[in-house]
Order: sequence, then C-alpha cells, then structure tokens
Amino acid sequence: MASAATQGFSVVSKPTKPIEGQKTGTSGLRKKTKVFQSENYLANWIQSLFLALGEEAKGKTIALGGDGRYFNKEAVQIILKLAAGNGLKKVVVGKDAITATPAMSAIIRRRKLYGGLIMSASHNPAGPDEDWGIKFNYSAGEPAPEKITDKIYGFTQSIQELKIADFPDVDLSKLGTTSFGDFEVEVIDYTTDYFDELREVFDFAKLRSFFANPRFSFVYDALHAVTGAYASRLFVDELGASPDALLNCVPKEDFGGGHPDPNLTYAHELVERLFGTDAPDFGAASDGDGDRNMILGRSFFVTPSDSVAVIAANAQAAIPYFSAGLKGVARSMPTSGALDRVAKRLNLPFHETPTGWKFFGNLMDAGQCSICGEESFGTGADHVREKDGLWAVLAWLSILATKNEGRGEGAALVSVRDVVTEHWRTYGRNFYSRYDYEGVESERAEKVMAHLTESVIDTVQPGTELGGRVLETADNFAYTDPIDGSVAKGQGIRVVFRDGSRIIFRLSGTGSAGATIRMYVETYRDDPADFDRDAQDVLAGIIATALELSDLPALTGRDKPTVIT
Ligand code: VG1
Ligand code: CO
Repeated sequence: MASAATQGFSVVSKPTKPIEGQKTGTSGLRKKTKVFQSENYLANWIQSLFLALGEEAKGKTIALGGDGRYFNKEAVQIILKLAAGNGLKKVVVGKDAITATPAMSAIIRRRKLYGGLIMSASHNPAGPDEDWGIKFNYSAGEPAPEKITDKIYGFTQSIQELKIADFPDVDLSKLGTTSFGDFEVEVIDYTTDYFDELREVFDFAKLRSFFANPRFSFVYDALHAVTGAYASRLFVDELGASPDALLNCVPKEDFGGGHPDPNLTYAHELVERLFGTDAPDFGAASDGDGDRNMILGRSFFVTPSDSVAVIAANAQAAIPYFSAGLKGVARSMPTSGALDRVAKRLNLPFHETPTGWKFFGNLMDAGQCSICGEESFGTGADHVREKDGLWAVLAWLSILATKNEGRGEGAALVSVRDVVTEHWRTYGRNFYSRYDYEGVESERAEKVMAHLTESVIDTVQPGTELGGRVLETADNFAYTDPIDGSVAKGQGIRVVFRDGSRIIFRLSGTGSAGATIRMYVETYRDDPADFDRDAQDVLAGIIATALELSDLPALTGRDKPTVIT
C-alpha cells in the first residue's frame, strides 16, 4: 500500500449557500475574524475565486502565504483542500504559512506561477476579535484587477457547492514537497525569492559598508508582524546591522495586541526612540503584511508623499536597478503633488491613479512606471507588483549611503533631515496631512459625501472664492486606465484651488465594520523660511475650509479625527 504522502485523494462535494457581503474592497476581502470563522465563509470565497478563474487555473501552480496572523493556520489548510478539489496542480506555501505581500509578488514572478493568495488584513489588528483578510494576486504578481474581483463577487452570490479534497492537514513547518496523487504542496523558504529580487535591485555590498560606518545608527520595528520573519536575515545577516537594531521582530498572531500600522500614532515605540535622547540616525517600520513603510530620521518624520518624491529624485544616482533612469512615476490621487514636481523636472511620464496598488500594475507592465507611491505609507517599484516596505527602507539606506560616500573620516553624517531639506530647497515643500475619522456610522459618512457633492461639486463655480482661496475645480475623481481603457469612477471628492492647494474626501475601502472617512489636505510653499514650520500650523486654514465645506463635525458628531498623519 502506498504511504499517506503519496496516496491520491477523492473530492468531496459539500453543499453550501451564498453569503451576503463578500465583496472585495481596496485590497482583498477583509472582515472580522469571527465572520471568516463562521461556517463556509472562507471556503465560499475561495471556491468562488476558483469558479471565477475557471478552466484556465486547472493544472496550474499557485503560491500561498500570509502575515502570520490569528486564523491563518486553519485557513491555509482549508485553502489547500479547495485548491486540490478544484483541479490545481500544485500550491507553493511559505514555511509556517508565512509570506510578506511583496515577497509573494516576487515568488509569483520569479517562479512564473499562475497566481498567489495572501492571508492578511494588512495594517488592521489581528486576533479572535479583530480582523482577517484574503487577497488574490495574478501572474505578474499584481493584485487582482476589478474585473476579476467583480467576477468572484458574482459567484459568491450564486454558489451552491464546495469541492474539497479529503486529504489530511499538511505539515507546513518543514521545507519540502508532499504529494497527494497528482497534487503537490511544496513548502518553501519565504525569504529566498524576495531577497534574490532585492539583491538585483540594490548594491548590498555598498549597504554593508554603510552599516559598518561607526557614525551611522539604525533601528527597525516590525511591529510584531510579518517583516519580523525577514528583518534579522536581511539587516543582520546580509547587511551587518547589530541585532540590537531590531525592535518587535518576533511575529505574533495578534501582533502583540497592537495596530500594525507604521504611522506616528501606532508605531509610537519607534517614534519615541527617534524623537528621544540619544536617538539613532535612522528608523523604519513596516505594517502587518510588510508592504507599508515609515521612514524616520533623528527627530524627523518623512511624510510618505515626500518619501516617494525623494526616492524618485535620487534613484538613478543611488540604486543600481535605476541606473539607466526611470521610465515614469505614478502616485495615487490623494498623495501630495511632491512627486509631480520631480516628474516635471526630470521630464518623466507621470500618472495619477485611484487609491489602491492594483492601478499601478498596468502602467508598470507597459513600461510607463518605475517608482510609485501612496500617501498611506506605501512606496514601491516595478521589481514586483506590490508596494514594498523593506524595499523602501533599502532605497532610503541607499540614498544615505550614496550621499555619505567618500566623505572624510571626521565629516558629520548627511542625515535623513539633510536629504529632505535639500529636496525642499530644490522643489519646494508640499505641506500635507491626512485626518482619519474611524468607526463612523455608514449612513453618516455617506451624508458627508452627499453634502460635498450637493454643496460644492454641483453648485460652486470655478473662480469662486472659498475660505480665501480661489476654486479651480471640484469633482469626483474618475480614472481611465491608459493601457486597457477600463474606467474607475467615484474614487474620491477633490476640491482643487488655483494656488495648488487641495482638499480630498473619500471613504475607506479596507475597514471591516462601519465607515472611515479620510480627509486629505495639501498646500504648497516654496519660501525656505516656511520649510521648518509645523504642517498642522501651515495647513490650519485649509483644514478649517475642509471641515466647513463638508460640515463633517455636525454630520458625524465628531470634533476630532481618530488619527492624524
Ligand atoms: C488604504 C489606503 C490605500 C492602500 C490600502 C491598502 O485603503 O488608503 O492607499 O492602498 O489601504 O493598503 P483605504 O481604502 O482604507 O483608504 V494595505 O497595506 O492595508 O494592504
Ligand atoms: Co499592508
């Protein structure tokens, strides 16, 4: 008799019924963990995915991994059995079901796989009472486009049957392949493909010698999330950082009870280090699934909108992958215009896309975008098709290494603050802030958007003065993809003024309950006397205008946002 490892399996057909509300948002399907744990909830969505992919996926290989959060261990086994039951040939799984989002993109691309599944609700907290999520990426390693996610949603509304392979749970703690008849599960090292990719982008030897510079000190905070599984091997083993440089780098199922979102509010331990006495020169953090990043200097915060602009401006000189120059740059609509100024000066093709990484993929595939970013701590490039937290950290380290190259023994370190200040001197400064109002009742949030539509978009003429600024345009952002012509409407309300200032309102598409209103404000200054001013102070006027135009405080009953970045 064949051993269990080589036995085939039979496919069990299990009846099921459609479940309401399985529509994917900005990035995959996110719900409370308990919702995903309820009967057939996850299985229905996965089965619908395989139905949406259809015959094309049969006999193919996909990858599977996640950010290590609570429920991933159960979920991975459910997904493996559905994959086999639906005729896939093989699933490549990160050891212990771990794989960071950008690493998944690298695995799909380098191994030329059909696609991949990531078990993550990204920056949302984890645990039995928190969030869980799942997203599907296609063969270029990019998040599934809306035409696929709409199709999946369609099947969730008519699903009747689950096709489940009846083999036992697979041990994912050891590398190697387990076969059940023709179906294979291969457990891989989740760092290999990703680090090979990063090695091709950056000059690791140069970074190593920069880490050896006694004047440079570094700290990295994984917020107890997935990059903890990568950080020691990357920063310590590959680049020679001290093990003391790593904070919260043991991934936990509940992310230590924290909110794995690298911003000034949630990454407070790192922020306190960088703004405290004896602060290191450089600090960085990533989110739950490793695609976001926050960059700090000593007593200095780099806004994500500035970060992508600074990286783009310095990429050719500092990063070997870009040594021939950039093919183009792109940013999401609410991201500040700092990148636009770099594009203009360097004469680069520039694109403005809706929020969400899925819109950058087509531009990259078509060779029109090398570097892109979002204000929400997302920065990345065309080496993969996801935003990439560790890439952003290495990009910044490469810039610092380059700026400090060949300086004499006694010279002071060119710091993060110096790099950003020099950037502002060249391009001016886009002062920027985002206010998040979390947990607003959906009905009230809709009222704010409706109010803006009625009282600004529909009624105020360009040229009118609002709060001391002259209106240029007000609309609800729509995007036509220049490559495939697909149209995305209703992507956020924009109020743009003649002096370049902007107010933007949109509703979050990543929450798991209620609504989050995001208000983004921006204004531009080119007088160096203004550069060191506090952003909230410079933006006070436009913030007042935004609150007045939207009537947000009265309509929501909120006098303060939950998070300010
Ligand atoms: C948010 C951000 C958006 C980002 C998305 C996924 O979406 O605003 O820029 O792409 O999260 O990031 P929303 O719809 O909530 O504003 V991740 O790291 O959470 O997958
Ligand atoms: Co994320």
